[in-house]
Amino acid sequence: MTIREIRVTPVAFRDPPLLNAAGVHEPWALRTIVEVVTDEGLTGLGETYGDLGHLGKVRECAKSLIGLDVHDMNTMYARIGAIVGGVVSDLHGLTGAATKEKSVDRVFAAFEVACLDIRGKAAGVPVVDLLGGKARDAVPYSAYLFYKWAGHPGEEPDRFGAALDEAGIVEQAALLIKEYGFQSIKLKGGVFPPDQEIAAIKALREAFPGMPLRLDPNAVWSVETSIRVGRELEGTLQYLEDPTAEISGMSEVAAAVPMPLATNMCVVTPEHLPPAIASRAIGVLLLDHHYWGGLVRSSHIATLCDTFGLSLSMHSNSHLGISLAAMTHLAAATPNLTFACDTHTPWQDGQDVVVPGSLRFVDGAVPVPAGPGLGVELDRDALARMNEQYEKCGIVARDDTTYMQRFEPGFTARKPRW
Ligand code: GKR
Ligand code: MG
Repeated sequence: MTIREIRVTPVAFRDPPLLNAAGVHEPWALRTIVEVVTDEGLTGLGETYGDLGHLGKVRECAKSLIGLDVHDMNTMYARIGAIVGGVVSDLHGLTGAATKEKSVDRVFAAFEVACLDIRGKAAGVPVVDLLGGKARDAVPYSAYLFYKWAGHPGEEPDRFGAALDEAGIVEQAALLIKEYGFQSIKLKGGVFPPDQEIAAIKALREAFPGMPLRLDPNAVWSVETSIRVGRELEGTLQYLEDPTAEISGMSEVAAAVPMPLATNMCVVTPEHLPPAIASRAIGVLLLDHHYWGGLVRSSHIATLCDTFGLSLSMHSNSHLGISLAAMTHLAAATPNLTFACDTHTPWQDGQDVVVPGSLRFVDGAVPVPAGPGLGVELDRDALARMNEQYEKCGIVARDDTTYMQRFEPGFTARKPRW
């Protein structure tokens, strides 16, 4: 089964003004949709970042994969490694440092997922079966809360409204829980002074007793601030995610706070694991197949984590249904991924490139799609519409900081901020 054609389509979809340590989400989020077509006429789907530098590499690599067998992932990885050649960085810096290895893994992942989709379709089995089979039938996700403006400046408020204090955050949690049935909560922090975010977590605890809570300030706190916040939230958080920067900083904090620390920022490629494990910097790794080199490589990382006693959760960025399907298959096939995963799905508010129906939330969890491969089908009209939006929106790379500076000229994404 060889690759006959690869179609690479950038898309844009509306994104609300979600606040984070880097600034605020722009009105449009970008993704790239990859369709791999075989000589036998099977098509596999992949989804990855939409930033122009990355898109260029995906396009360049796509050409080099024509004629390759869909099982030959080692050759695929080598070819992509030879082409990517250097570091392709992103502008938001919320997923840790860019390295050459991570840049290769990010490009490879989209094609690997598409090939697994094809292999599943050819064998008549879901991708979860190619990854070792189901450890769970449905994958729990958490309610991913963001401080946010009511709407983008100059536009009408969106249906989620403003969330700029404890009351707004509790209201947002109630809405997402009502609509999706989530059973755990993550708050994106690093936006307001830490005491305000501590108050929001305490308000969530009061409003949702017994619900696991997490806080993620994307490494904008100093070691001292992180220790103070961690101690103040004793007994409240399931884990504290990336309070401070670097493995060394996380290790100091981890030794002094009562809860496990989690990361999607200081451990982002395999070579970060030995120093993080040796210095006991983290208790939880947030896997993300988009930058850990696809589903199979992520499974290998999961096994390593099990060996060294690290727990697993899953990271997300603004994404569409192909990614949600891939995340769900991976999480379902990973026995030690025991925490509810992150997803940005509610913020896409129904916009998607996949035909509705195969992905749904039941009590906050997504049942593993049953169809062969990823179990999702491309909605060609939606793809064309979102591609048109991409062409018109004028955004070519995610840049939360510059967008924020249009409204708050003094804003900087400095670290540590507190
Ligand atoms: O969407 O603003 C966002 C998030 O902050 C995202 O970019 C992060 O990478 O969700 C992510 C995280 O857990 O750090
Ligand atoms: Mg994070």
